[in-house]
Amino acid sequence: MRKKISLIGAGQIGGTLAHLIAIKELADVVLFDISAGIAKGKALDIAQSSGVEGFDVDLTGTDSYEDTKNSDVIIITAGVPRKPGMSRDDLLGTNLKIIKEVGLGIKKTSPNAFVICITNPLDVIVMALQKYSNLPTNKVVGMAGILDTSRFKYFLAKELNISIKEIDTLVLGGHGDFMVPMPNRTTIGKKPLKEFISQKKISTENLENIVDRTRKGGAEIIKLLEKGSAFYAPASSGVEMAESYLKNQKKVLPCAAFLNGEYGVKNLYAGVPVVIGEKGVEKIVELKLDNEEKKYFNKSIEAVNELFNAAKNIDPSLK
Ligand code: TXD
Repeated sequence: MRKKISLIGAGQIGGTLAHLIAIKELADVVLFDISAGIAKGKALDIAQSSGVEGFDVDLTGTDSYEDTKNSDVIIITAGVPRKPGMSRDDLLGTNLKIIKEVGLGIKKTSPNAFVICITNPLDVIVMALQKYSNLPTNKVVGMAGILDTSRFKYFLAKELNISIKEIDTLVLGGHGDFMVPMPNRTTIGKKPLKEFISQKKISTENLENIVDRTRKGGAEIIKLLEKGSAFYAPASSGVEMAESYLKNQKKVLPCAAFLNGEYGVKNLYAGVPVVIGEKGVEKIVELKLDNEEKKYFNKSIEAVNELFNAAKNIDPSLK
């Protein structure tokens, strides 16, 4: 029996998720959107590529939660993306209302699903989603750190002219301007990044520019596209999380996860490395942060907390 993934939101990221999941034959796909035509049209179009790609999965489109029931995985992109000049936080009001509707929808139809939230502002939206859906905190997780880490890896690989496969690193904290790329936890071809700096293969100034470009990675693409925001890399990142769950791969992945004391943070979602396996978020991986990393991480947590307070002012039921 094939697994079932429902994609709530069939827009730029939702359509790309469906395409990637189909080509990887990960699961049958239900594309859900309030614009039923978009969901149905994209499902049919991708299904018609199976004659070329050779995948055997079913794809359907709908605007009814009934059709998404008993999903193994739900990936949520429902919401509006940023326009040039907007911050991720500017989306809070609109997307909070949408995520309440989604949370109530999936609560009834897929109480046992592993839910991956992508909608921005990510850390607060995933927190609100968990409260609205009342699904267990280890089964509701946000996608951001994998994307931010992939951007950081890409910029480093280009700067050092080395295969991206040789770069191991991560980005910690909230998916915002205070996210924490971790140069001190970066190895390139098994050698610490520090060695490349001391050998002058990369200047500290260029490294700082790469950290800054990673933080602003989303805004850079929004400016170029003029309409919409990044969707290929976000979709690839969401699929990696779904795959680790469905295949019980137990990968260590940077995700927005519920912290209950880890990293000194309680009752808040933030980007940390977690083990994703068949039980969902199976473990929070606690790193020993140095003072600088701790300073930046705590600043990032403050920003998430502030935005969550704004969300609670909008909807007191989140208190
Ligand atoms: O790293 C990350 N987490 C971010 C997330 C990376 C990139 C983009 N990020 C955010 O994902 C972005 O800021 C948006 O909040 C979401 C979705 O971005 P996308 O580019 O896919 O937006 P689209 O193309 O506008 O698609 C959104 C779809 C669209 O088809 C709407 O009709 C639908 O959402 N929508 C709904 N579906 C279901 N239910 C409701 N209520 C609803 N409202 C809108």
